Amino acid sequence: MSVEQYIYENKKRGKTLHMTLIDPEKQSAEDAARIAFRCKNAGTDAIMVGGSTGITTKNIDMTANAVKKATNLPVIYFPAGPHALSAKCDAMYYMSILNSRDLNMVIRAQAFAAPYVKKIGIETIPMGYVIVEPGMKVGRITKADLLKRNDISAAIEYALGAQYLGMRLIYFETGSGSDKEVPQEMIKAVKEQIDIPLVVGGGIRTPEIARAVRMAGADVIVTGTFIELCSDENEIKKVIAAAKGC
Ligand code: 1GP
Repeated sequence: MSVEQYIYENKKRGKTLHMTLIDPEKQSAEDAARIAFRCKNAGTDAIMVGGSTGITTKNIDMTANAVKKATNLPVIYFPAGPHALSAKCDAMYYMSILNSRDLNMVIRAQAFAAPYVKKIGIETIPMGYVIVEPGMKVGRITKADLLKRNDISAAIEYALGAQYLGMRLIYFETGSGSDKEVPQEMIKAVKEQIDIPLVVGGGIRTPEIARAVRMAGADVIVTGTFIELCSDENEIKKVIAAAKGC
């Protein structure tokens, strides 16, 4: 089963997935494997590998290899750009930053990378990516026109637009390390309009927030910072269980 099919199968069964984001720049591959193993025991469903800066093919490859050795979870590359592409992950999000003012982020980098991606033969999952206020580092690096937290109609337009363009996932993100998650009203409104899976990330650090994001309608919930900061497996279990509703 492809990673995309795995996400769709779970959505069909009404299950919310939890994904753990690991930034290869922030620790050694061995430590990344330890984090992934801990999160697997706590119930995470997949590992996303990526970050906004400091990403190289070497650190992605090493982290992906170590994580795969330590867990049997799907490993998905969350790409930083065409300068760092990895054949070691099970799939990569082929993503366009829909609210970037920079054409490189919308389509040019994706076009530039395409022949190499074809050569390495990795599964690609077309994904629209929308950065919501406060946006954090990723909002600045990608030159995003940040989506205002109360702009529900623009959120729906981006999500439906992505679906009609054939994208298989839509990701709403407030930026890694944000102190605010995507507003629940926005998640709810988007979810009511689209058929493709809705991925939500940024600022999800407590069971209460994870539960609220799931109840609002996220199909996939991503946590990064919380996993980096917390080494208590029981605490991690609580957040993941709340994200998954189990
Ligand atoms: C970033 O959505 C992810 O792309 C995770 O955000 O680090 O805030 O959990 P956090």
